[in-house]
Amino acid sequence: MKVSSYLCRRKRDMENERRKIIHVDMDQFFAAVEQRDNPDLLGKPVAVGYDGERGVVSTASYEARRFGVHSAQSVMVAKRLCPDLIIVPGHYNKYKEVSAQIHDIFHDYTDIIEPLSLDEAFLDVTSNKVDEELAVNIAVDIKRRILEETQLTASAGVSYCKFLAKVASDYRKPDGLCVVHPDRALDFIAQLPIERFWLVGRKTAERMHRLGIHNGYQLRQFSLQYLTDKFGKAGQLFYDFARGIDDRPVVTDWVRKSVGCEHTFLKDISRRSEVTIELYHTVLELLERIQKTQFKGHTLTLKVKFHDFTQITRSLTVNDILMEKAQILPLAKQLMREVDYAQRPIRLLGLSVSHAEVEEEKPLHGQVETWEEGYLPFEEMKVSPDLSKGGSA
Ligand code: DCP
Ligand code: MG
Repeated sequence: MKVSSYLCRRKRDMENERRKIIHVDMDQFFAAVEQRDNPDLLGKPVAVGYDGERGVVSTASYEARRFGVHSAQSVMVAKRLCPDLIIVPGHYNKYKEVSAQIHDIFHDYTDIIEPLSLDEAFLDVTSNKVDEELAVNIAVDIKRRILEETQLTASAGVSYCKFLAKVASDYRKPDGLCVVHPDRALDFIAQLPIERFWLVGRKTAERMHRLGIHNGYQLRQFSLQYLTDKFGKAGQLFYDFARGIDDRPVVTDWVRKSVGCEHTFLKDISRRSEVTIELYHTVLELLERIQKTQFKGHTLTLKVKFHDFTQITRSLTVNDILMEKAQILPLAKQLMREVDYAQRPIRLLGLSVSHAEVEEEKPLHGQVETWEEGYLPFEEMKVSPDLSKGGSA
């Protein structure tokens, strides 16, 4: 290898080693949500899917996996493998809600987030919002917060590249945490069964086995030419993976559209003084979040959920960027004055700032609008308790 190309590669490797990437993956995601929300299902073999001739398992609890039940399997086959299998229908709104919750947690650490599906994402925490040097500490914190806020467990993998972070998150599932340090990467890969490599599904694994490749060490013995002949473009990736090389960045197409916070009270509130105090605290928390995210928005939205789960939102758009208490507090109070809660105790209060770009033709200067409802003032949205938690799909 020429010295210049060696140096180039070494520089790239060193940059690589400096990256800190976490891959987070929820454990038995759909099934875990169903077990959480119906304790009768805890500890039992559960599959989420449509219980019928043409039904397919979307995920299975670990108890069911022991019988060979797995994602994408026909429900009929799954029942044959596990006669006591409990089939529950999916509640996709709930899964989306949990996904949003975990993304909110991720955003407290970094905005460089690449979701792979509802329940997994890469996070680049090389530089992060909490100034934490050790990515593993962030991973521990994220796992703890996910458990606290969703009552669900996640597994996390930490390394200097996406490939190893992804493999690591799967390595000690469930509730796992695995760190692959750059110094240990080649040894880790050498012993890694080929089935565990990213992009190696059942079929590719079988082909690898036929070529005598069962682990990373064996994969490393084959030339780039040989691997691309056998596996096409993926051959290059396998060649690099075997050497711990994966430069792919964590790609985010995410643009923050709003920042907000909300609180459900232990007891519903209806006294004016109580409401004022709670509103004040919500404003302070909102300000903290604005500070942290440096979000620059023009619309303040108040959300109020009443004791009977009816919900209203009120918005106000102004010319100024809403970042100061002196601007936000009076606006929040103005919005609150429009809400009649004397006869309807309040269960939840929320505030958010949105509308990062102000378009010319949008009404400005203190006009009250309803959220996403055009100009129908005080249109009320009836939200049934069930729907508000996410109905079935
Ligand atoms: N999923 C699906 N159909 C598939 C695979 C997955 O509907 N063929 C859904 C159901 C899963 C969710 O996506 O709960 C996440 O997929 P994962 O592969 O991460 O699987 P789990 O989270 O269920 O399990 P694990 O603990 O192995 O991550
Ligand atoms: Mg998962």
